[in-house]
Amino acid sequence: MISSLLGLFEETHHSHFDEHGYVVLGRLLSGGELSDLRRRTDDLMMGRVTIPGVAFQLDGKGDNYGKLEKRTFGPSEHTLDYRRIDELHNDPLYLSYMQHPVFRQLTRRYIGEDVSIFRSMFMNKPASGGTELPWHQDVGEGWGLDTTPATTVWTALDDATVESGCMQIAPGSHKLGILNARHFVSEKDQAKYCTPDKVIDLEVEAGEAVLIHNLTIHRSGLNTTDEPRRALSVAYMDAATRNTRNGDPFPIIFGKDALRPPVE
Ligand SMILES: O=C(O)CCC(=O)C(=O)O
Repeated sequence: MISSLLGLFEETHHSHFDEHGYVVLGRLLSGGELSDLRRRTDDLMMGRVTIPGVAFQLDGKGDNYGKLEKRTFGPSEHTLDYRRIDELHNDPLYLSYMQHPVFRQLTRRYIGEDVSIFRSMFMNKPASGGTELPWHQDVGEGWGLDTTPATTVWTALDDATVESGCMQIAPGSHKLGILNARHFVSEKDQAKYCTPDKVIDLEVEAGEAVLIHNLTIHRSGLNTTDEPRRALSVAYMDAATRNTRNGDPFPIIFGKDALRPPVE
């Protein structure tokens, strides 16, 4: 690892996160690690690498959030035009990043010793594509969880710019509490909380990670560039969290019984 990589979750990160509902942590991935994750993701989409349990969703392209493509275990076709890949904790390369020491530090601060994850998700805006993601909060009830996690880490695998469909967020909106347990912010609340003077473009460089409070209102648009805008998003939560549909726990990432990459 090169020395400019972030090694510590600092008090300044905490105070920014607390006040604004997000903080750009800084660069966590070296150039080599970034290339490895990008290559792995391309290999998964193109069927060159197969990892059991990983779920794929093709990009629908455009303003069609209501009509998302169905998910399949394994790629339904060999293309880079996927919108999402889920359950990436099954991949040793991604798992190792999800267990980065900085995430251990920040989850110790906000959660405790035993930590699970919801949505180990690759989120893609394919070149000249993408699907519009409406303003929303990431609420546990809507996800079928018995608590609402507070800490999601979003890591850019490419530069995320306005042109490539970076996230937009409403800083401080985590203090509003849950606006709608089903995630999406009503038009009335958008008129109150998502006006241009209240939102920012979260432009970040490839390899940088952002800690986002789950209740911070966010959205993202389309990618108008000819390069993909790829990212990894993982919600960290108390390992005691259960699935409200079947009572099941979630994959443990830190603490007792945490997942370990297989020994080669
Ligand atoms: O990557 C994006 O465009 C949005 C991701 C998102 O909504 C999330 O990570 O919660």
